[in-house]
Amino acid sequence: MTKRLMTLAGLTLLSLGGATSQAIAQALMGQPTPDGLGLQPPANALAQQLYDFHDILLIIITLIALFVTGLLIYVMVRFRKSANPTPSKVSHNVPLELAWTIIPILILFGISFPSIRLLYAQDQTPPNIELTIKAIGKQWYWTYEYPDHGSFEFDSIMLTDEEAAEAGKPRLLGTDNPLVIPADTTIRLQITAGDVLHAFTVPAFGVKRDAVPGRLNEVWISPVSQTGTYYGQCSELCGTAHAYMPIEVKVVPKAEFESWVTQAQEEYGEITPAEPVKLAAAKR
Ligand SMILES: [Cu+2]
Repeated sequence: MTKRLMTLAGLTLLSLGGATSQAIAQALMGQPTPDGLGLQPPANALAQQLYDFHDILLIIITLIALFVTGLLIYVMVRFRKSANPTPSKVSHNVPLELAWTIIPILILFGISFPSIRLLYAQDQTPPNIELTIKAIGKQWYWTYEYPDHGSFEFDSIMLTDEEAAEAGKPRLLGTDNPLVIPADTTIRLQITAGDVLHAFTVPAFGVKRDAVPGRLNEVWISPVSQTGTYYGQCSELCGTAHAYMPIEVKVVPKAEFESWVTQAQEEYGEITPAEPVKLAAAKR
């Protein structure tokens, strides 16, 4: 998307956007990197749309900043005291005032369409949900529940620096029990909190939603095809250890997910059968 627009614009200033994309392409999938610039590489279609929209905004904002800077420099040089000793007394210019009001309105109007469409796409859970997972934010860790698989649940707690180094996981992001999801699957994520406000955020999935005590929020994960580990963090100030309740998501092939579920049910215990899910579906 960026490249195509760059060709269209044909402006050297847009190499800025190119440099950003290159840096991102070199960045590690699913986690922040030192000297990283821009957004994390997108892992699914939804995140790709956010990423593309960000690139368009970057071009628009760069053009506007350069235009305003150029205008300021021109005015400072052209109308400086020595070059323009007798200043103009003109105080109104209706066509110019109309232009600088209408053009920004048109730009904002143009941006609003893809922006609202994207907001809606993020917000509306599609009907083809294959799996539901519940994430509960707590001070200061996450609990994950699998209502489709017997409602087993487990806590996901950040590893200490030593444990993370030993496990080969990134510092402050690695957890003891990651959230496990199958690849190529549309997932509904129900989000709530057990104590105070938290927010579930995984940048590579284009997912960010508040976790509110007593309220069940919903967001969806568009299918992720690349297996691997993706990281996120709580994004709502929730207390002293706000920075220490990371989200680690392991994306595994579907078959591997099934065997993990069997193992997890044994380990964390099957609390209730999947009946409540069916009842909720029947009510609708
Ligand atoms: Cu939190």
